[in-house]
Amino acid sequence: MKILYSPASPYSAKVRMAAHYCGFDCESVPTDTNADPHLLIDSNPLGKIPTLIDDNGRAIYDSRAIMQYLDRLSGRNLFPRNADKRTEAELLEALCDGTTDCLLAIVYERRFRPEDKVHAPWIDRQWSKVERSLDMLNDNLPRTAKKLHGGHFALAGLLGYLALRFEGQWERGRPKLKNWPTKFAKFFPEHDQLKPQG
Ligand SMILES: N[C@@H](CCC(=O)N[C@@H](CS)C(=O)NCC(=O)O)C(=O)O
Repeated sequence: MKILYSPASPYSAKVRMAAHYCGFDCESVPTDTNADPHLLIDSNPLGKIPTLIDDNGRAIYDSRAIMQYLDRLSGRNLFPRNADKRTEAELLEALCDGTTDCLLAIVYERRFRPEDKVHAPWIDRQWSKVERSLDMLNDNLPRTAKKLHGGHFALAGLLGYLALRFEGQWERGRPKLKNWPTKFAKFFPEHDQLKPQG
């Protein structure tokens, strides 16, 4: 299996961590989405990472479809079997990914628009979603122990991206959330190596 990824990508970090946790030996292929490389575009018309290419050459995207694929392939090792707990894990993943979407919208607004066209109210609107979501996460952190699930990896992707691109802008008043990666790394030592990095 191959995973097309980039080191800074939070969704890529999530699926690479999850694949490792499930015991899959995936080849990670560094991919520059801005260059529209053939392998990416021919596999995923959206031109987004992560994109997983399985051993039969089938492309799987986006990151949530990849997580469900890994769960099935691993014999249901990535999400709880209990229906209620599974819903809880999937909701945590949805909240973390949704928050990451807002952060990415902010980064792209600043990166891809000419400076005089950057629309501050749009950035503020995205940031207010981020703030609400981080408060909710700080007050409702998942139980974190040896048995992990997809929600934990989504949270690790989100917090890694915040540390990378928004350092000093979100931590105040959220000590539990800020300290969570250290706790998580005790149960998942590969965190430091696989988290989003610049
Ligand atoms: N919903 C998608 C989002 C993926 C995504 O937006 N990835 C970014 C990198 S972190 C990307 O590929 N951006 C390039 C682009 O949108 O053209 C997922 O969960 O996989």
